[in-house]
Amino acid sequence: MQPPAFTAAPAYQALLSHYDQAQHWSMRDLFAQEPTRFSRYSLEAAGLFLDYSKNRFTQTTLDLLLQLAREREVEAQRDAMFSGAKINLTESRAVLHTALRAPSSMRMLLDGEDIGGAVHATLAQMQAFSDQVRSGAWLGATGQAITDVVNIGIGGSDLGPAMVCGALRPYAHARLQMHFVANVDGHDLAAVLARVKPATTLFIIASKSFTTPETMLNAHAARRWFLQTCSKADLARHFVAASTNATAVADFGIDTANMFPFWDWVGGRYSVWSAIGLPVMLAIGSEQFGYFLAGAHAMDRHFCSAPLDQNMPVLLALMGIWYRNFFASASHVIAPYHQDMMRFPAYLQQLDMESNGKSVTSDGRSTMSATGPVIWGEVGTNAQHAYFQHLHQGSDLIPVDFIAALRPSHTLTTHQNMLLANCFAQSEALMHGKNLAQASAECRAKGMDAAHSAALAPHKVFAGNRPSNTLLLPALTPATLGALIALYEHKVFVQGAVWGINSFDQWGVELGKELAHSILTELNGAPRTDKHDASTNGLIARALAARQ
Ligand code: G6Q
Repeated sequence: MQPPAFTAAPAYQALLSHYDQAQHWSMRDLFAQEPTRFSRYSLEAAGLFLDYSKNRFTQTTLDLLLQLAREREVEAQRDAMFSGAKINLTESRAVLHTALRAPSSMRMLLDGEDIGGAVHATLAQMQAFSDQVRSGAWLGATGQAITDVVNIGIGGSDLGPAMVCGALRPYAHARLQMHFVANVDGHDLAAVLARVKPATTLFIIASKSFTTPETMLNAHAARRWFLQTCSKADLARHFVAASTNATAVADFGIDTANMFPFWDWVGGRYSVWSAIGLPVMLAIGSEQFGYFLAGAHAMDRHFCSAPLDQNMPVLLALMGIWYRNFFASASHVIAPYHQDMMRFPAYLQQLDMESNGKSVTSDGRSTMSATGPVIWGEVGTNAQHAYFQHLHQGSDLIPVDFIAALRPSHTLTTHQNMLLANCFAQSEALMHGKNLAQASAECRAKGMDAAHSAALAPHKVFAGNRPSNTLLLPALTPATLGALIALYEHKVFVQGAVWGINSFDQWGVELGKELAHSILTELNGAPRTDKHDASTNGLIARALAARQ
């Protein structure tokens, strides 16, 4: 049975009145009053360290947020997910991506059957294949080893492997170049095909459904391109698939022996741990892929066993709810201070926004409250020279997650020190700010006269009191990256559980797809229907006219 609405929870009501005072607190004062704040509000889990002390809360706030989590039955909802209950109600599906990273010794039940056997059989199939490709034993049509891997997939079948391959670049096989084609914009595929050769390229068609129009269009185009110089018999050495749809894979012309299966209980945006992770295994090898899974599993164990007040995903989620539902913060920044994590904000954007960008509860009522924030970001320090102005002096309160690795994979020590100094300085600056007296004193110290100082100083004021979390990884490795992704998966889960929404469907992507289908028939020459609104009709007319 669903618990009552989020806003009806006694803890929500208590937090509302608590917020009346809390909104006026200054973090500077909180730190001054509580010298142990850093040690008290930081923790380690699965190899990650989280400092959440630079947030606008006291122990009372935290206690109320934890009470909210209990009233919203987060633990019971978590246990239901791990036990294989069909918590994705609108699609009648279990949500068991956590089973993909469980050790083979652990039984994972779905409808009373252990799914561990199928999971580990697929991992073994992936390992056998990737070992051959990496060693050069897997030969292309002309007897040459594979040099380029092109993953054709979109959304969850692209973002995960693309992000992880980028993040684990130092672990990558030297001969194998990884390419990711997602967009239906032909520029994406054309640019990659211009860089690769049919005889040495392996295409992975990655699609859970094997019906996604963008992926199918790109896959068929890649197949035609390949057949310009190679024969149909050669396809088996160059095209493999990751999918749940064996019939469609066979219809496409891929030998199902070259298909790496997964299952409907793996959501697209949670699928990097499955056969969709094949590009990752090809890049870093099965042993490192095993560490990637193990890192995520370590976070799963932490999430399942740590008390709520020492539970990293729960604490991150509750801090987010504090800002989203009480301070009305509409967005949240992800700032990884690591160049190889360039795609991490985009990955989390899908994970969070497709999961929790919803306005109805699991039982179809209005949520009556704000839900998932807008997630955005860019790597530091680049971001500091772009949008950080807004974070420091803009009119919105935007919490930031800083993410940094303490040990780099390079030997440029000066760079690393400068990187970390900037990362730590940004959270300090966001919290401390600079008041008018300080800004004026600085102006005067630089020799400005009183009038000049009075005119300039207001522009140099930083309100401060802007919250952030800092996540530190000992180094960016397969294991720590696995733990980090799992951390955010569970954070998103906890927030969805508190809000009472189904974080595992994505009906919001359907309407645009349906309309695109009907507009495409008109762009392809079907009689114009003019059934659209005037704007859409006008745009279609202009596109058609431009062709003549
Ligand atoms: C993710 C979404 C979505 C999905 C893509 C690709 O959770 O469901 O991003 O991954 O639409 O779908 P296919 O893998 O079926 O092609």
